[in-house]
Amino acid sequence: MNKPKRYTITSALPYTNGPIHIGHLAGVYVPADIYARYLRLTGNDVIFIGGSDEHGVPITIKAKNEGVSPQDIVDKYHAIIKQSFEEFGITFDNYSRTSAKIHHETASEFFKTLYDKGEFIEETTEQLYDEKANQFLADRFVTGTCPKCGNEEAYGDQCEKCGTSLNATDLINPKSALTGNVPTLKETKHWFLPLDKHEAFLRNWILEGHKKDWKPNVYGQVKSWIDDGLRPRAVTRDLDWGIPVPVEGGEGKVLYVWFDAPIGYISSTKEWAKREGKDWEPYWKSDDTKLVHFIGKDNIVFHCIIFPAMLKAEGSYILPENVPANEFLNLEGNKLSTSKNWAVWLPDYLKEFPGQQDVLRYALTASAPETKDNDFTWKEFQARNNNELVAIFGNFINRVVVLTNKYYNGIVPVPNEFSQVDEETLAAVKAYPEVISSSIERYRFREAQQELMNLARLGNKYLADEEPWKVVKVDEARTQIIMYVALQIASALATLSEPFLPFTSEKLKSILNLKLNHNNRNASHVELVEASQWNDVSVKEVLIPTGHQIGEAELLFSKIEDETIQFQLDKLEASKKANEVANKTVEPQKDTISFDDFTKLDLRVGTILEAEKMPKAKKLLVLKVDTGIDVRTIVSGIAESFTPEEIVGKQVTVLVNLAPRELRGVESQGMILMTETAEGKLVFVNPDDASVANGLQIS
Ligand code: B3M
Ligand code: ZN
Repeated sequence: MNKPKRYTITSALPYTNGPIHIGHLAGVYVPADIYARYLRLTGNDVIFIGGSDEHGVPITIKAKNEGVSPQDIVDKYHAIIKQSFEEFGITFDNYSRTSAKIHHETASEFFKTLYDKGEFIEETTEQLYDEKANQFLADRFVTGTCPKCGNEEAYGDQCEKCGTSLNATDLINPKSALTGNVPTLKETKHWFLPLDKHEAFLRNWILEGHKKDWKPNVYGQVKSWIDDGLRPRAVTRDLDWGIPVPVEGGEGKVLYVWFDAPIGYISSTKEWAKREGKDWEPYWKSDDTKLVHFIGKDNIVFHCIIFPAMLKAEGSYILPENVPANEFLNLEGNKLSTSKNWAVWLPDYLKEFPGQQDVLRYALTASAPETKDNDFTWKEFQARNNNELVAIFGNFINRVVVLTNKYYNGIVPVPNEFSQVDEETLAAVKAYPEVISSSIERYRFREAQQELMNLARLGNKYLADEEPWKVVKVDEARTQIIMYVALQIASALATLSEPFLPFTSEKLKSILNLKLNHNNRNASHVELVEASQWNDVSVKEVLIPTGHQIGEAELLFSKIEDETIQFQLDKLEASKKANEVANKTVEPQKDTISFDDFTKLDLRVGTILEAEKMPKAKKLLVLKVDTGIDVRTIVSGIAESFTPEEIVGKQVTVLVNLAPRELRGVESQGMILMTETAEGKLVFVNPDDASVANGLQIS
């Protein structure tokens, strides 16, 4: 594409059925924000569009579980999510919501246009039905085995494991998510988008047209779907939460959430244009607009096949130039999971790491799942902060500012004659805007951020090699040059860090008394100078002028201690245990026995008099138990749950007429009844009334 006249950037509309977590930021929103900020900094006309996805079955399931209305759910989580995006510096030009009137109008009109053009197949087919819940089962109302990859947790509309889009009737062994029942089949009319009719166009547009510039993980998925053969997809549902089907026969039906949600990008743009007094159409209909969708890999089929087919069928829209979908981020080796509370929720992060949004943005970008699933670990988060942000970026800036204030009261000194090293260093700085741009333009944000950190390394190395703290004792003029060069590098970092570390960039500009995008916090008495624009760093000889007064030093980053990380790991461990308890499957009942069988068991109350570890047997304790009949030896496999000291004196339930068994040379005469908790801890099954005497029979 020639140099676009404008950019429309969209990011996936998160379902408003819960807060957002680090996987959302890493997979979609931080990359999109880096790209939007960069395009703005390089002087482009950009709109960055987002919003909440408020329809769909996940929301109705959540509402049902909480005994509230779907509107209550979306109102709650739309506000929470919107706030999180603001707090993490995701710079949407508009963040809308699909329950908004403007979206209902836009999506209805879009459907009507396709309907009137005869782009749908209207068909009555048999769909899955839950007789007990008395409703049709679509999307997440039904789970079953994916016919493509065998995933047993596939949904009625999509298998999240292999990404395949499905019709509910494709599922093997379907099961109602509402009642667990096996669904029956019942006739119902729906409108289908004939994807097969668009196969030739999709082949040409993607498989030919974007072979080189779409990421391999995206291109590969799309190619396999097209090669597998595209089929008509129902774009309406028998549900009551969503956008009513706006045509004859649509009573009691709504638009399929994945039909309406991508249209949410358009309605959010219209909302923005109305507020800003702009024309929205060029951003969606002009060929000199570059449209880019930022999404996670589970949304590829909807953004690369279904939505483009809809846009093509409607006929007046442009198609996405790129869909740089990321893979999934895992957390400490496990898949992020809302339902299992296995996540780092953004509101929690901000409570525990106040003011450290950039640290998370940086760590997530550094380990972003750009081409394959990747893992977020708290240890790596700590290392990125301590070893890179603190030790390289922060350390360099701190030394520059402290020494400029110490030697020159914060005034940028006069450079007279540059050495060869100075010239080479300043030349190297000038190369960074292009180096970073080249990575960003190819959606390689990890690589781009590494290059930014290399610029900080260059500054650190320059100071370490030139040692102004020593030179200042013997050569005043040389010291001034060194600090002047270092201040140019610091100013370049203030500009080039903005897409990746927006909060740090603003703080650094303030420290250097460079003009912010809005008024500076603390420099009313000092004359501000313009911060360099992106390309200035390459072309301008002076980024921060001699004589300019910079501000006082303040730390950009602070070290994260081990105990802070341990607290996070303990939190996750607690989540894991809670999940185990919640998901502990109860053993099925054993075969029925007769009452006579039961009366053969002689169960007595006993008290443990002595306990000691069995030598060389880490699980066994040798106990002396007063059974009321006698004092006997019983060997018990409880050494990993109890110390001998803590069980002496404990009352327990004893099976006394169990045939004696020899264990490691010791004869055990009976069995103490125990049970095991979900965490795998053994506990005694014992009478809890201290007055119960040894020997009493338990029946
Ligand atoms: N809400 C699915 C998701 O959050 C869906 C994205 C819509 S983008 C138009 O993964
Ligand atoms: Zn699958």
